[in-house]
Amino acid sequence: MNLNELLQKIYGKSISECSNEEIYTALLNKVDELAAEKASLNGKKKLYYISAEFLIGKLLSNNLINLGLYDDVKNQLAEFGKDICSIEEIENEPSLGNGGLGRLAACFLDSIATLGLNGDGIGLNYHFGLFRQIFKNNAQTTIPDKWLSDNCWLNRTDKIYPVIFGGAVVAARLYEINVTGYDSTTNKLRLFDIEGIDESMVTSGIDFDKTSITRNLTLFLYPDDSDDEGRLLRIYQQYFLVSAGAQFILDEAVQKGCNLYDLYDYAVIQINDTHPTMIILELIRLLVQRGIDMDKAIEIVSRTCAYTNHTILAEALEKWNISQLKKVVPQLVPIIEILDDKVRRKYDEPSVHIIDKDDRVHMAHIDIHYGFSVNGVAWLHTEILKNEELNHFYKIYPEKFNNKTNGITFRRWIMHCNPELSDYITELVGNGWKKNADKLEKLLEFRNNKKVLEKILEIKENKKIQLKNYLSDKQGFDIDENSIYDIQIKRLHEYKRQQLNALYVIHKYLEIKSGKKPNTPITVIFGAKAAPAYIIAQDIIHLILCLQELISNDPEVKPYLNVVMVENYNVTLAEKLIPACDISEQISLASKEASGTGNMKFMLNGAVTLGTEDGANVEIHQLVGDEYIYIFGDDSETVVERYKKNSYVAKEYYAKNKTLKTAVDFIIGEKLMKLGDKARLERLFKELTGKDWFMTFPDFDDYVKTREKAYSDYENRMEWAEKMLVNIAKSGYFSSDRTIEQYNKDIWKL
Ligand code: 26V
Repeated sequence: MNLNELLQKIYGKSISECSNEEIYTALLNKVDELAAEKASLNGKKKLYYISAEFLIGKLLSNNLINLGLYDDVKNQLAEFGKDICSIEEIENEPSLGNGGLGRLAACFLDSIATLGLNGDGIGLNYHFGLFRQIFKNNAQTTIPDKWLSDNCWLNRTDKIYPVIFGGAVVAARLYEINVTGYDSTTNKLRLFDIEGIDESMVTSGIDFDKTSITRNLTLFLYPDDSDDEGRLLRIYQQYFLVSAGAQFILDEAVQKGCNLYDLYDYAVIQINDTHPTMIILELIRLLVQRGIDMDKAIEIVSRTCAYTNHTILAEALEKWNISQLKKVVPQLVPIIEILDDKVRRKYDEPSVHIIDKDDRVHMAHIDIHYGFSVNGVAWLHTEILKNEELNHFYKIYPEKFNNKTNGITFRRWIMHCNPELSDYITELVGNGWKKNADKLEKLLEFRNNKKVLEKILEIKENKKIQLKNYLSDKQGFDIDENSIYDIQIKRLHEYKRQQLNALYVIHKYLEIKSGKKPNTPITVIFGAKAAPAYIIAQDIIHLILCLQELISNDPEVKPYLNVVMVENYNVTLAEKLIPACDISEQISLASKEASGTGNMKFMLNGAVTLGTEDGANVEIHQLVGDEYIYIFGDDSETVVERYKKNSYVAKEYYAKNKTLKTAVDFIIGEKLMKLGDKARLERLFKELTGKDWFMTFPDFDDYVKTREKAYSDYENRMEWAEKMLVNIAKSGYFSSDRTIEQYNKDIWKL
C-alpha cells in the first residue's frame, strides 16, 4: 500500500500535511476494503459463536498485522515524521464486554479466521457498551462510553429481522465487522441493533428509562440488574440477540440447501455462557413454525447447539422467573414447559430440573439437557463441574462433558503490544512460532545464555519506561521505572481478592513506616471496574484509592512503595500494562476463577505469576514447574470442603493472627478515616471480619511470605530473567489457535 498516494487521492495532501484523524480515516477505509477482499469462501457447515459480549479492542493495528501491512505502514508514516501510535490513538475502543468472557470471544474470532475456519460471531451492537469509569473523591463514578462514530469498523447491512416480544415488535438490523485472520482469510462479526434507538434517553451518568424497550434495547451492555426493570431489560436483550441470530442462521442454512431436518450438517452453534441460551428455545419454536414436529425439532436443535460454562459462582448462574419470561417472551414459555416435562419424566433428582420449585428457569440446565456438548474453560474448572457443581448432570451425560482450556491470540497479546519482544523471539527462533506457538519452546535453549537473558531484561526495562511515560501522560501518575511492577488488572470481584492485595499493601506500608525498607522499590498497580450496584466492590476500590492518596503524600514511604489505580481499565490499557509487568497477581480463591486469561497474557510477556492453584494457573504451574511460578494458599479441595462444612469463621483468623489484625484494623484506623468515607471503610471492615466469604484471611500469611520470596528472587537479575524466559517459552500452549483447534476437533467438526 502506498500511503502517500492514497492520501493524495483522497485529500490531495501528503502524509505530512494530513492530520492524524485524516490518516486514520483513510487507513480505516482502505484496510477494511482489503480485509473484505479476503472474505472466506462459505463451506457447507458453519460455526456460529453466539455471545452477548465481544471485547474486540481497537482494530487498526490488529488488522494491519493480520493483513501483513503493519511494518510497511509504520515505516511509511515514520518517513514523514508520523508515529503509528498517535494514529492508533484516534480510534475509540468499543467496550462491548465486561472482561474475560468477552475478550475470550474476541480472541476466538481471531483464531477462527486465522485457522481459515468457516465461522462467524453473533452479538449485539451496544451504543455505549460498558460504562466509562471515572474516579472522583476516591470513588468510582460512571458515564456512558460512546464508541460509535462515522469512522468505525462497523458496516451497516440491509438485512432486518422482526423480533416479537410479549408487548412489542422491534426490527433487528444486522451490522457487520470484518474479522481478519493472520495471514489468512476474513470472517465476520455480526452485530444486531434495534432500529430507532434513542441515545438521548440517557439522563444523568448511565441512568435511563429502562421501560421503553423499543428505544433503549441496545443502549448499554448489561444495564444494572440490581432491580426488576434492569433484569427484565436483560431478558429483552437476550431474546433480541437469539431471535435475530436464529433467523439469520436458518436463512443462511436454507440458502445453502439445508432442508432444516439436516440443520446440524449446516450449522453448529457455540453458546457462550447462558446469556444466549434462549437460542435453543427460539430455534425449536421456529422449526415447529415451519412445520416440523416438536420432538423432531428438539432433536435437531439438540444436535446443533453446544454450551460453554464460564463460572461456578452461584450468583452468576442465570435463573429467570417464569413470570418475567411470560411477560417478555410468552411464546417460549410453553416450550420451556415441554422441555422441563421431558426431563421430569426421566429424572426425579430436582437439581437437574429446568423449572425449580420456586418457578425459576435454570438457563444452564436447558443447555446441558438440550445441547450436545458441555465444556469448562480450564482443566480444574471442568473437573469441578464434573465432580461438584454439575455432578448430577455428569452422571446422566458423561459423554457430553469436555474441557477446553482457554487461550489468547498471540497477534494482539505479543506481536502488537510487545513488538520488541516479539521481534527478538523471532530473531532467536525464527518466524514459525507465530503460526505454531509450540515452537516458543525452542527458547529454552537460551536459558543459560547471558546475552539473551540480558536482552530480555533490557526489553522489559524498555516497556516499563514506556508504561511510565504513558501513565504520566494520560493519567498524571509518576511511577519509578526502577521499581518492581506488580500488577493486578481484572474486574473487581471479591472472589478475585483485590482486597488481599490491598491488605498486603497496608502491611508493607506499616513495615516501611517502622523502618523496614524493601531493597528494590515496589509499584503496585491495580486496574478494575466494579459493577455499579456491587457495593462491597465499590468499597474495595475506595480502599485502594485511599491507600494511593495516603502513600503518594508520604515522602517517607513513596520512594519504596507506590500504589496506582489506573482509571477506566480496558483492552487498550491492558496492552500497555501487560508487557511492562514483572509480577502478575492471580490471587483468586482456589476453585472460583474458572480460568483467567490475563494470567496467560502476562506469562507470554515475561511476567512471573504470583497465584493460587486456581483456574489456568494450575496448568501454568504444571508447564513451568515449581521454580518458575509463585504459588500460595489453600487448594481448591480444601476450599470446597470448607464451604461444604460451613466451617470458616473469619473472626478466628483475625483474633489469632497479629500481623493480619494490624493490617485489617488499619482500614478503620485514624489515617484512612481522615482521607476516606467512614461508612464505606467501616462496611468493608465489617464484611471482612464478620464474613470474608472469599476467605482472604486463611491465605494471608502464605501470600505475604510468597510475595516476599518473589521480591527477593527478583534481586538476582539473571535468575529472574531465566524465569521470564521459561514462562515465555512455555506459554505456547495458551495460544487460542490451540484452543480453537480443539473446539473444532472435538465439538464443531468443520
Ligand atoms: C458474573 C457475575 C454476574 C453477577 C454477579 C457476580 C458475577 C460473578 C462472575 C460472573 C462471571 C460470569 C462469567 C464470566 O465472565 N466468566 C469468566 O470467563 C472467562 C473466560 O472463560 C474466564 O477466564 C474467567 O475465569 C471467568 O470468570
